[in-house]
Amino acid sequence: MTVFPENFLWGGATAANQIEGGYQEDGRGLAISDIMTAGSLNKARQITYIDKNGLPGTETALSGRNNLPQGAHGAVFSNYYYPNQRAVDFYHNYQQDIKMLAEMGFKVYRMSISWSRIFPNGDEKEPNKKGLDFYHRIFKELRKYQIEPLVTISHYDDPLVISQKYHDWQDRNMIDCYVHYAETLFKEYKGIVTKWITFNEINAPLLMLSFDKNAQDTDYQKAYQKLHYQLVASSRAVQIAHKIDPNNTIGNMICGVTNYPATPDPQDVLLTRHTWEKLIYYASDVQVLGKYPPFAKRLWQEHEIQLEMTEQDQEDLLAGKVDVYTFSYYHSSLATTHDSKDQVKGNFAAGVRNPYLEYSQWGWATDASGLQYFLEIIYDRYRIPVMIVENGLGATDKVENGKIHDQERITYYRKHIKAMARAIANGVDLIGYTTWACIDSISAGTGQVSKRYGLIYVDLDDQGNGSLKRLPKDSFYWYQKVITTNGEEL
Ligand code: BGP
Repeated sequence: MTVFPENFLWGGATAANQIEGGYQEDGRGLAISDIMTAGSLNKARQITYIDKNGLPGTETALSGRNNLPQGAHGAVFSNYYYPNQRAVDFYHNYQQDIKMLAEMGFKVYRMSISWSRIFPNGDEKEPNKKGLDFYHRIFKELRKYQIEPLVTISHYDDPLVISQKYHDWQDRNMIDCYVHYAETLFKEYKGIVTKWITFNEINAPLLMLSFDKNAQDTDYQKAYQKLHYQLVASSRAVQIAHKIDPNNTIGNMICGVTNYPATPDPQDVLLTRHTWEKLIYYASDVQVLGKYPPFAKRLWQEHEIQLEMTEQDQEDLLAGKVDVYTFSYYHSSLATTHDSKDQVKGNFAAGVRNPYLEYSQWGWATDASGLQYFLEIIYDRYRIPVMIVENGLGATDKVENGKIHDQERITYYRKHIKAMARAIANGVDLIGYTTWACIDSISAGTGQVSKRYGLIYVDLDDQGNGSLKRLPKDSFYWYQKVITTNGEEL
């Protein structure tokens, strides 16, 4: 007997910048992701720019973070490959892609809207009609198969122009740009889209610093300020969405990393608790409970943070609480006060190797129990419906006679879905699950397509060569069965 509720939302997730391509089509403006070069596990992605003296330059890119030096402006150079510009060309292949999602029996498809497709610079008054129309076509296609869209308003692709002008959310004007953009979407797609997520992995600015040993107080100042402005922007969007259509449900989106103490040393146990506070609860509490938690003061003091925050901000945070707690989950991590040589990486995480876990080709710890732990602890704290909107395994795939036997991915999913079932049996109100990604796409971290997450294979390599032909992997058929049996057959 399945424990999954009858109307459980099975599906998959993508982000515009990682699949769409068509980066200059129909009036779209450049996004920060368009000036990011390709990287690999050991080679960081770069942002390319022209500096204040007119000279070309590059700077290490961290997904979602604009690292342009003062006075520089982002630029595209012909001697670099920018994988997000064409990505896997969903822009011209969406009909066949959505058809394949329907074949798997998707109930929901998590996608994002490219902000610079709607407002090319990010701060125009009037939206770009052709951009709005593109998403009308997507929603129409999804409706044809009764697949519900779950739309992320901002997923790591701020328009380049405002991102530079406002120094990556260091200016409160960014809030108004975002709110205007979000309101435009709520009005335009009223009755067509009712499920929304305000920002992808809003806690990312803090996560990124947590593994940067050279991070200075000034970096923390920027991260906390950016996060504050985004939290306010999110809360204002929630209020507007509720006003425009009471049927709208809005989720936050937290990068969910489960932290454990590396040793039984009480100092490690306390550090673990504080890691949860800083990386998970700090942003979650604001979005779900409407105000900063009591430990926020300690966190700000740690780095002498002076937050620019108004009374109106605080009222907005309280009035704009989310309806659903949504999060991504890939792996767990260990916290310790002790030195260790055995360091590993993860999704915005780095730390000590856990000897009880296996690690992926890209060094991420596979830990399905960590997902159960995260679900239970989050539901216990917030008691609102929970949804997993990203979970999957990045691994290379081999095409053999037109087939892709991605058993490792199936095993990964099986373990995680079983963990979900255990959490549901333990009382968690889990309403849905979207795998990352349903189709091979450009990795946010490395810019590679060879770090494949899809249930659908795309013929493309890390230099941009390939026919872009789509092929169902073994996991495609396996997931189809999972959905048909509502999680009974794993
Ligand atoms: C999340 C992002 C996604 C996705 C995923 C996998 O942090 O929300 O956009 O890319 O991680 O990470 P990566 O692509 O770096 O392997």
